Amino acid sequence: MTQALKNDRFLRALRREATDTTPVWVMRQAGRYLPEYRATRARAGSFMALAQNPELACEVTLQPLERFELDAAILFSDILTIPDAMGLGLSFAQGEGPQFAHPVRTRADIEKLGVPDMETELRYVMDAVRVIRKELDGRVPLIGFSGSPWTLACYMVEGQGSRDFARLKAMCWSEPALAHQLLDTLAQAVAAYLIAQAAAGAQALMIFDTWGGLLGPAPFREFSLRHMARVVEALKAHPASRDLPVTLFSKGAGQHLATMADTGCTALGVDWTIDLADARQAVAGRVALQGNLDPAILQADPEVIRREVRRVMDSYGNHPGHVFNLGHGITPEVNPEHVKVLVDEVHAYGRQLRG
Ligand code: 1CP
Repeated sequence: MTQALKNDRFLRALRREATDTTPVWVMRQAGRYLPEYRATRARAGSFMALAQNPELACEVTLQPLERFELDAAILFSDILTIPDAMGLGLSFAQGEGPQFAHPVRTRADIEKLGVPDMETELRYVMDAVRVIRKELDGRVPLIGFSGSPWTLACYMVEGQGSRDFARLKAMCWSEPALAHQLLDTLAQAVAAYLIAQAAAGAQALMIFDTWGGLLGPAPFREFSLRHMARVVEALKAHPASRDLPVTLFSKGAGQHLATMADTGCTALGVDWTIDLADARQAVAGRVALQGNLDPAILQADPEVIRREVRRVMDSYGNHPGHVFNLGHGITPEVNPEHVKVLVDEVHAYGRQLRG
């Protein structure tokens, strides 16, 4: 567990230390745009069977690292493992989004929920972390992750994906105390989940708040940020996770970056709707930033990809504390060769920027 890292650029950038070039990883880097991922998923039979098999989860985690010079690996799993372990019955129909057999709609549903046990009900996730750490052998750091309480609640109340997650929003306005009860339970579960991943060997932690941006400013602070802040506080208080960098990513929340930095997190993920120059000004050197190329650009020609990569990097400028990434997950239709163009350009231009 304590072996030295051969490439620590990602961890150094999160600590806002100098690096030889800009580190890069790609949200959803192990996924359907890779033919080898589709082959392993077919062998597993379903997405959940893949995620629940530590050897296969390890195999797909490492696949993008075989192709591209990525500076971090991310655990292959999903944010919806927590609600599944809470008994909601998760499934993924082929080519479709997630579905819960038992969505959470009433006070009785919410009162029944408990924090799952991390080394029994979610043991497969911790086993995957342990197997991946061993196989990585210090090549690059391993990122563990969770959904945010708000984003998990979106899926749990709706029962599936949605454009607006109107059911949870309705609960927030009509029964705010009940919504907070659900979010409180989830905050405890998310903290325990991330602490267990840290104890199993994750070297950095990330919280995906994909749907935080659906909320107006005051409800964002009340229903999304407040509960993420409690998770960060719990991570900072536990010996297993206290020294790990924590990245918060609320999609569509560019206007909240300064408030998000107040949580004491290490870094903020940023989507493409804000320039990194403005994001840097907002956080005033308090946290590192991760982002923020529009994933749609990966479908353009290589020269456009290179130009737009440089535009993102110029916007951040020659300062420590930038982790290059997309502003959201890579989509299945992307040509893997285009990811190589992106990764190689980040490293080449990062060296050039440092002069
Ligand atoms: O059929 C398949 O193979 C399923 C596609 C897939 C994949 C590759 C799903 C179902 N989950 C994943 C893996 C996954 N999910 C990772 C792996 C690590 C990586 O390579 O990055 C991570 C970090 C996630 C996180 C996740 N799942 C988020 C947060 C990040 C984001 O992209 O916004 C969300 C919202 C989910 C829910 C989910 N799981 C899967 C799908 C298709 C969805 C989205 C559903 C929707 O659109 O609402």
